[in-house]
Amino acid sequence: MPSFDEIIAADHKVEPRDEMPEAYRHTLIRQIAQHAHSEIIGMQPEGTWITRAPTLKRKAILMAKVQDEAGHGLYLYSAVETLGVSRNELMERLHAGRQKYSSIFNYPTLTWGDIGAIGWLVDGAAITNQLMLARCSYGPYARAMVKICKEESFHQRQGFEIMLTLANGTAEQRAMAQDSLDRWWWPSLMMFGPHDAESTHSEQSTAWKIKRVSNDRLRQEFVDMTVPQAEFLGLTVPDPELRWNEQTNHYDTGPIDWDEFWAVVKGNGPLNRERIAHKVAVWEENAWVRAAAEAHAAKHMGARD
Ligand code: BYC
Repeated sequence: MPSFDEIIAADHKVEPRDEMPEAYRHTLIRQIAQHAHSEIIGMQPEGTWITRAPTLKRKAILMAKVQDEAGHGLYLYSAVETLGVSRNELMERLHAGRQKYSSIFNYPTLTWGDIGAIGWLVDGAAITNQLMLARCSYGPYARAMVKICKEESFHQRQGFEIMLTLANGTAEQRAMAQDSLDRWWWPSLMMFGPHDAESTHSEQSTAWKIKRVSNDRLRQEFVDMTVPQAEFLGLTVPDPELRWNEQTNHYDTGPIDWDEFWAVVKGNGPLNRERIAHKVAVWEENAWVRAAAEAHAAKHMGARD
């Protein structure tokens, strides 16, 4: 059996049966659990618009998207379980605030335009990060990312298509699209995490090939991809310092408000408390479903013996 270091050096995948350093296991549990929780908490801002979608077709599409997010959460919880932590334990850690989820899901969805902006920008940022994670060194995480990225591409397109419809609509609809871009642009850039110089985990995670591209490089990739899309929509990115730089062949951007980022990460964003309170309430209300599923599974196991 090759050692952990040999697997990493050969660019092969580490599988659950392989020996791995405790710190590698811990960092994967931290990151994959945070990712899974993001998918599940991320159902809340969009879920609230299912009953208010403007047409039956939009409602069906949004419902399918929110269900996809649930599925992503489930694959990712399964990937964490391969590292020896049960799903119930992960829920307890999330509910007690001992594990995080992405900062982006602490902002409110005030209008239908926000559903377009989430698909376009939030799923767009998520794919940029996840295409890299599909090449990460831990097999179950990398494989989950492949399927998730395919679904996120559809999500991103449906969000862009909502923005396109609004941008080509009435003056009021165009204003709604612009307002959503204004409110979601900076939080989307924050999804990529702190600047590389402030990123505590990047060096080690890069050495272990969990991360293959840095926070800042991925953020830049996202900006370079998204600014021309905003131009196509006829919308203005809310950054007065945004400029194409001929020397670097990238866009230069203004500064990110890191005080806002850390406030949200530390639990003081616009909706942190509401998101967790809702999650805990639903978990408690639905205890009977889990009990019934367990009783059903136990009965079937008994029947097979
Ligand atoms: N929010 O050392 P760093 C979706 C924390 S959902 C909150 O750079 P790392 C969707 C970080 O945890 C997709 N916390 O960390 C769903 C660390 O704190 P701890 C969500 C953040 O791990 C529904 C500290 O800051 N995607 O697509 O090397 C509807 C220092 O950071 C954030 C993922 O979860 C943040 N934004 O790199 C629609 C991607 N950023 O843990 C769409 C998976 C940083 O030491 N995660 N922190 O207390 C990753 O790729 C990496 O964890 C990150 C951060 C790039 C986010």
